[in-house]
Amino acid sequence: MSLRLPLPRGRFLELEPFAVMGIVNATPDSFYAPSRHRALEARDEALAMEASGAAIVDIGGESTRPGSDYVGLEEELERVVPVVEAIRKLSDLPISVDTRKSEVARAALDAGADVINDVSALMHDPEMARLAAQRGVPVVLMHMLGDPKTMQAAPSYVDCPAEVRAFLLSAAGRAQAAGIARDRVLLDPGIGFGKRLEDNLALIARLDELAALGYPMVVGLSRKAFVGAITARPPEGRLSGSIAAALAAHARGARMFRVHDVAETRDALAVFVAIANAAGNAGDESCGDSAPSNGLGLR
Ligand code: HH2
Repeated sequence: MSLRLPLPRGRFLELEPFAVMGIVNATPDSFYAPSRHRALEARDEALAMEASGAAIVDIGGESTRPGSDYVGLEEELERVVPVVEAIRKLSDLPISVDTRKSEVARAALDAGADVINDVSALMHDPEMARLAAQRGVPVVLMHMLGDPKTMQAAPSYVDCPAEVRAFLLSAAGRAQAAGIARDRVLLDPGIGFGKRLEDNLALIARLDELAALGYPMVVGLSRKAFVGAITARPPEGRLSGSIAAALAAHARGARMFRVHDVAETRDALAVFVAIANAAGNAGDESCGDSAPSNGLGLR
């Protein structure tokens, strides 16, 4: 199966069997310290991620961890745009810009970015939807309860997955009403954004209900607090738990994985998909060296 996300300049991003999105934070305060970079270091990290198998990198200049402070426009522009420019000088790697501000998204697109990742699902800045529509770029629409400063104060839901599903469905509708093509809309449940442990677990467990909406599903699970809550480990010790969550999410329909650890996540997903394909093909493939393709060009 092929699921191709159209990108600017006639390029595509293949989402089957999965796409790994490498996290590059041009910030001084992101929750996972090794993901914090200054401009040229951020460029080198992005290129290293490309070499490790990232299908796309996500450049962000504002931490949205719980309790984080709002970053002003000038500061965010200064953090993000030089990184996009520097990557684009050396590589055609797809680039997404993680921002809630249309001015930052516009400048990043002008510098060669391809996708807008808006954790406010186009609600923070009314210009964002117009910009995405005008430029014809894909948008990631994420669910968040409240804003980063206060979202973990006392989140509560009656049925978190159902409420997130309804929110994302209406966000996708608003995007299309603003002129963004349906095949350029991706949805993300916003793991950790105004959610308790049980909400995050229910969202992953019931991701198939969100995938059933028919839009490609993005998930950001990497090293987040819910992994720490289960394993009692700080962000530095959450790789194994993050990979376990990624595999569970893939099994339920997620196809883009926003991660700090590109090679490790890619390898785990590749093996997981190969086994899933072998199970799917059991009975119509003989044993021996005729292993089914896993969609990665590997046998
Ligand atoms: N999570 C973070 C930031 N952006 N975007 C999407 N679409 N989905 C996510 O889950 C998501 C996101 C938070 O992670 P990180 O960038 O590593 O941390 P920080 O916000 O502290 O920079």
